[in-house]
Amino acid sequence: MTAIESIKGLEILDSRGHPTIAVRVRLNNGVVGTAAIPSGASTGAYEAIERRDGNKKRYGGKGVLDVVTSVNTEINECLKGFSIFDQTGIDHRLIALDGTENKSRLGANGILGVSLACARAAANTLGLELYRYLGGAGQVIMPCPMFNVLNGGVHADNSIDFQEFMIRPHGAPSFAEALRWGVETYHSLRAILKKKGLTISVGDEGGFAPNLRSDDEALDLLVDAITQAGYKPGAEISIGIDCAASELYDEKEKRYIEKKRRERKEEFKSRTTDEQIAYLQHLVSRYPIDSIEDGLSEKDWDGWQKLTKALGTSIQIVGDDLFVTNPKFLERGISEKSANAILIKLNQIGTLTETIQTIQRARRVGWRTVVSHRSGETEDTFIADLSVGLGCGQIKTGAPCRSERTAKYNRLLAIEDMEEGNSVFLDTNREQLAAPRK
Ligand code: 2PG
Ligand code: MG
Repeated sequence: MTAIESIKGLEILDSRGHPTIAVRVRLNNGVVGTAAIPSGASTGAYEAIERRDGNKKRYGGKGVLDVVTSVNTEINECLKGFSIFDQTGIDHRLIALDGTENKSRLGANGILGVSLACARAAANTLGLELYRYLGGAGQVIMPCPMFNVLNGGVHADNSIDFQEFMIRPHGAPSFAEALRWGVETYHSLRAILKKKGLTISVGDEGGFAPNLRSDDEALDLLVDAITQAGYKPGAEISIGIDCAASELYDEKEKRYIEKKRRERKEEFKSRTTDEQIAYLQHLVSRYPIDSIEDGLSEKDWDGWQKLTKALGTSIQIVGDDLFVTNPKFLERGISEKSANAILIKLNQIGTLTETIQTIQRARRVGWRTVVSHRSGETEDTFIADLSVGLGCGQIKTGAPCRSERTAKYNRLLAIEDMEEGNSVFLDTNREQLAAPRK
């Protein structure tokens, strides 16, 4: 039997210069599998717990040496001799060993590192590309990339509250072409910003972070950039936004606050749930926006139902903080018709098995699935293979800039090339949205 021989963790750095964990799994056949784990900034309240040392003398408390120790001792002993082809068994053992609801004892970062390194070791043993190991022999579906080209919120030091303004080249004939369209638009945006005397320095995910005054200004810039790159806004390249509205919500007052403006002592607005929905409708009516992620807070479940009723027949309503890739929250969302799409982040839930369970459940009810990076990333490209292997149809992994982001896009280019014309590029906008609530 091909079994696990040893598991070893290592403290490495993520793209923000914070420590994170890498894991190496060695098998009894000498084959090795590795994985490195990302880290979010606008984390959902119910995400699995990322464990850190808290020792202020090292990396300001952000070290992960305790997690490394857990991997090297407890987890290593627990999985030694276990079959590498039983991914579900491996993950269930990890969940049971941790023993908590949110993986806080061993840390979701350590658990996920082991889970993903095992999948890689299994694929390597079989001599299969990771996406083939994850997805089997079916047709390869290349995802539509969503490039986060303008950054705000907690990812940038400017006055914009919405965290991400993305471009979606859904009309392209292949992934490689979609990438090119996205890159050309990114550079056309850069030229426009430069001409206007605005900064072209980039935020955590490689998008520009100029000091703009309003969401409208950001959206106008995107439409101009798409047009000047020679593409048709809406028909060929549409716009997606991640409002990351949990960050803006005042739970006591039940209002959405323009926090950045308030912090900067500028005039700011605060909106009720209904007003926030009306505002999003207004933006959708004015701009070619066809995807809104976290338009409302994770604490505003009733609001999500209204938002999906208002906009869910025509555009994609994506839950990130609301579902945290957790089958339990997804189930609630399905029964309450809270959204029609879900963001998929491996480290929100902490094992590959649970992530696949969430993706498959969402797809069975006709929801769209968007695989996502985190704002703190590594050079690991696991999510590129996951998006293809599971046929998710969409991926967001930042701007086409900064190597930890382009690594994922480059891996997708390589996958499309390896498939030599056997792959299809999914035009997500031609896929039917899940039926709205009656
Ligand atoms: C998000 C993510 C990724 P973070 O909100 O969707 O873009 O940000 O990793 O900071 O949670
Ligand atoms: Mg988000």
